[in-house]
Order: sequence, then structure tokens, then C-alpha cells
Amino acid sequence: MSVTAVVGLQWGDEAKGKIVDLLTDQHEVVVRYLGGNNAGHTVMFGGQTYKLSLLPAGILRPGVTSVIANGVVLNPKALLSELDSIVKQGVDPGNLLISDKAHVIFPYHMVEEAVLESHRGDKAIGTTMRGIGTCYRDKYGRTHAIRMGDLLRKDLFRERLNDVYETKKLLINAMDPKAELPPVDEIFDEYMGYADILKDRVIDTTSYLHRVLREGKSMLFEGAQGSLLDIDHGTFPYVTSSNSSGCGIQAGSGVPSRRIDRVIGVVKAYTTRVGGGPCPTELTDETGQHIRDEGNEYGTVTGRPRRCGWFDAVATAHGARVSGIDCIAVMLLDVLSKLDEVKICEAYEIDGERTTDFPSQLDDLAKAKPIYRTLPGWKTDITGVRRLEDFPSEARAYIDSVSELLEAEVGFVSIGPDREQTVIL
Ligand code: 2SA
Ligand code: MG
Repeated sequence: MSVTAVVGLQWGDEAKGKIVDLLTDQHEVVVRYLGGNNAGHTVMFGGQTYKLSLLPAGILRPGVTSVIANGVVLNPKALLSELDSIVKQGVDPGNLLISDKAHVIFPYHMVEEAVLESHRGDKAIGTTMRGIGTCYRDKYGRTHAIRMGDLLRKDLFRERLNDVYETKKLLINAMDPKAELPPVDEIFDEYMGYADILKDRVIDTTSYLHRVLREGKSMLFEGAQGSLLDIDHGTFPYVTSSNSSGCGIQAGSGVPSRRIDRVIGVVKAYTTRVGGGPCPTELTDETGQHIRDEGNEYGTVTGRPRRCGWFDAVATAHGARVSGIDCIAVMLLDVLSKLDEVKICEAYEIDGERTTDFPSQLDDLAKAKPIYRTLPGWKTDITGVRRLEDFPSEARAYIDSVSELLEAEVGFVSIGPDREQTVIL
């Protein structure tokens, strides 16, 4: 019985959902440990498309227990509407557990974020506006935080919400006197309603997960966003507000990394980024648009067009190192199939110096000029390939270059959205 983790190594949207979905039938428990309804996972099988945001992909497999662990910031309204929509698609969400330590997103988090982002003008982070950063801010600030466990304690919740609301209103209106918050009583009633529906699912998931480990059951950690959006190791401040690299698993679930047997680093065969911040290999020309069209690169949560570019091995190798991967899954390789030649950034030139270290300072990253390795395109439809040896030699060479530059073995290659369209090594 094994413990596996699936982590994105770029700026998110590496198609982690597909790998998680493939692995869920080999695992008894699937755990989300960070982020919230800013994440977007699309899973396709049996002719149906499932759009998941907050729910772990394990929810789609009968018999698998899905856990929303302590590191997640939870918007109960979003959770319930997501549950509702998968129930309508015929899924039974029976085994879903929620940590009593998960922090709760309230309407004032969204209002506060909108005010903060608009004050930054053209320096805006380009967030998903889901109240993610403002909720984490309250978590780390400690004094204005409300957790799932608090919602279940009516009197305590009432008292805390009153205190928090008072201060939030002051702060928000100091920045923007016109910003409006729903009345506190309305929020209280609304959230008591959510608590009532969710209460049987709320437990101490840390103890639960350790019980699962003691029983020798298998467990799968499902990453959200990607390593380059990690609050500590990503392109700060253009990051999300949690540890979205492999580093987040321990803090976000209470399961130490030494208990994890296999970390799968998921990479897209090219680069995408949504939101602000430097992206050295971004292509603003027609090749970039071609990749966007072929890969349907639009945010699943916000619908924003994603910035597209060549595979950046410097950035991705950094993601791989901090996440401590055992192998990689190369996704969306078919998107590059029509190109005459394909490029991989193997180093940066910064102030005339060549480097393969990912810069820790944003201004250095903004100056980085990609040094490319150019490979011939394969110009063939590869969506029907099921074995590594059946890829055209050019596609093989591309996969080998990615593997070499990331110093990692390839475990999976995906050549289409369906479960079947995967080469497993
Ligand atoms: P936030 O909302 O505080 O987490 O935003 C901070 C930065 O993190 C980026 N971010 C993401 N990047 C890629 N994919 C994400 N999920 C959605 C998707 C995004 C969407 O799957 O497509 O629909 O737009 C995601 N979530 C957060 C965000 O763009 C900011 O740069
Ligand atoms: Mg996504």
C-alpha cells in the first residue's frame, strides 16, 4: 500500500487532475491539502466532463474517501454548489471529509481582495478573486480567522464573527468607502446554514489520516496550482498564498513527507501562466496564440486566456527540486504536434551570464533571456499512441530532452484529455 503525491511543477494547470484521476482507483484516500476554489481541475471520462475546483478528484471514484485537509481555505457556498453539480452528473459524494482546522472564506474576503487588487493598479497580482489570499492572510494574522470547527460552535462563532466583521468593515472602508459588505446577521445565518449541511463531514482530518497510515491503507495527495506559485519558493509576489509545491503537503495535511513513497511531478509540454508576473518563455506572437488555441488555454475558474510559451526547463527544474519528485508526467504533448520546430529553454542569460539556477529575485527573473534548444517538430497526430516506442522519433527526442533537463524519469506521457490517452511507463 503506497502513499503517492501529485504536484504541479510550473504555474498551475499542468493537467494534474488527469493524473490524479488515473491514480485514484489505486488509492483508498485522496487528499487536497492547499488552496481553495481558485483551483480548476477538468477530468474527462465516459464521454462526460467534470469540472472540479475545491473537491478532490477522488470524489469521482466510488469507494474512495476524499479529504479536504487543514491547509485548504474553504468557501462553503462554493463547495455546496460544486457538490450539487456533480450530484446532477450522477456522482455520489458519500465519502467526503473536511478538516475542522480548514480556514473559512467569507464574503468580506472577496470584497477585501477586490479593493486590494484595484489599489495595485497595473501591479495587480491578477488573482482569481476568490478570497484566497485574504483568507490566508487572516490565517497567518491569527486574530481574524474563523475555521470550520468554529462554525460548528454556534455561540463562539457568533462572537468571533461579530469581532472580525467589525474590524474588516473598518479596514475595507478605510481603503474604499464605497465598498459594501453584506450585513453581519445575514452572513451569520447563511454560514450557520452551511454548517448545518456540512457538520457530519467535519472532523480532525490529521488524526484520521494518521489512522489511515497505521492501517496501511493507500493515500494520494492531490496538488493544486503549481510549484512556481508557491508562496515561499515561487515568483513572489506573483504567487498564490499557500505552499503549492510539494513543500505544502506536510503542513497542509499533517502527514510528514518521509511517509510519502512517490512524488509525481506534473509538467505541461510547454508553459502557461495566468495572472501577472514574469514568464521568460512567454510567446506573444502567433506561435503563442497557436498553442493557446490548440491547448484551449483559458482559465477553468475565471475563463482568462492563459499566457503561453515554450517549455521552461530552468523554472520547471526549480519546481522539481523543491517538490522532491521521483518522476515526471509530461502532459498535453499533442498540443505541439502541428509545429515545424519546438523549443525548450535550457538556461537563462541574466546580465550577460548564463545560469540554470532559477532567480530568487523578481527583477532578475524579469531580465532573464531564455537560451533555447531547438528540436524538429513531429508533425503527426500522436493522440492514438499508447506505448513509448510508438512515438515518432522527434517526439521521443522532445520527451528525452525534458527528462534530461529535469533530471527525472518519465512516468507518464499524456496525449489527449481522455483517461485512455495516456502512455504509462
Ligand atoms: P489567487 O487567486 O490568490 O490564488 O491568485 C494568485 C496567483 O495564482 C494564480 N492561480 C492560478 N494559476 C493557474 N491556475 C489556477 N487555477 C485556475 C485554472 C485559474 C483560472 O485552473 O485555470 O481559472 O483563472 C490558479 N489559481 C490561482 C493566479 O492566476 C495568480 O497569478
Ligand atoms: Mg487548473
